[in-house]
Amino acid sequence: MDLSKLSETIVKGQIDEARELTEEAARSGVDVQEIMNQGLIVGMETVGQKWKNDEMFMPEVIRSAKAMSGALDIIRDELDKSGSGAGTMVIGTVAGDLHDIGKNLAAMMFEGAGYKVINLGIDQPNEAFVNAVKEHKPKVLGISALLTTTMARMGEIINGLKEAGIRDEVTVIIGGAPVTDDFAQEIGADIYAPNARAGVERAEEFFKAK
Ligand code: B12
Repeated sequence: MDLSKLSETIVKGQIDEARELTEEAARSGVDVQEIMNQGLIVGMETVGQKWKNDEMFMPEVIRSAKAMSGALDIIRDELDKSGSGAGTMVIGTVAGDLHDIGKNLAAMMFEGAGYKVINLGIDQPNEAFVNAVKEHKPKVLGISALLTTTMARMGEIINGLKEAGIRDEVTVIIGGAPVTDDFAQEIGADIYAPNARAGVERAEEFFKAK
């Protein structure tokens, strides 16, 4: 099956068509990892590029993200089963911050890379991150912040992990528009990622080097 058509529905933000093509691909036996990587992620990467080049605007990006997550819902169970057993990731957006498009993209990329992803959602208090690490014992904790006024929560969460004595049990990766490599080092995060794909790549590099 030609998965470029599926990518196109994501780029165009065609929510129903994206679900239908995903269903069709899964029914006709296309591997869910392939649907994810060759169809959905390729589509969303195009959206990212177009957004960067001012060829797409925010309402369109939001529609594309909705098309992607609707399609992903259809293959999520299979994706979990077929997961390469990469491990668990907990991810969320910090307290006071309602931005979730980038965080959800990062979640999808990690899901595509075989992680079981527990998405806490937006506006999550520091304790929610710490408690989720205690409860789910993830390999990776992803934290997202899009506001200069909320990015300080990231360091507080890391301190919370230290206080709970579980800092060394999880790899912390941070992302979001105002976040930088320097900031990541300053607060003691393990990895900074400028975008969702780099997040997966840098996590893989980090674990290889460990
Ligand atoms: C869409 C948007 C909104 C939407 C959010 C909708 C939603 N569901 O997310 C709405 C309208 C709600 C909103 C509200 C506000 N927003 Co706003 N928003 C944006 C906008 C235009 C786009 C953000 C976005 O989705 N980008 C697309 C995604 C794909 O990119 P991304 O989020 O950066 O994520 C990528 C990477 O950063 C990375 N990433 C992100 N998180 C993570 C996490 C991990 C673990 C990893 C690995 C990677 C990763 O991967 C992603 C994909 O590659 C930005 C402008 C901009 N250029 O960023 C402003 C922006 C972030 N908003 C801003 C502001 C000020 C606000 C408001 C305060 C506005 C207001 N006065 O009400 C409120 C605050 C609400 C709140 N409490 O959070 C400012 C922040 C300024 C600052 N420096 O603090 C920005 C920069 C706009 C500006 N230039 O002024 N906003």
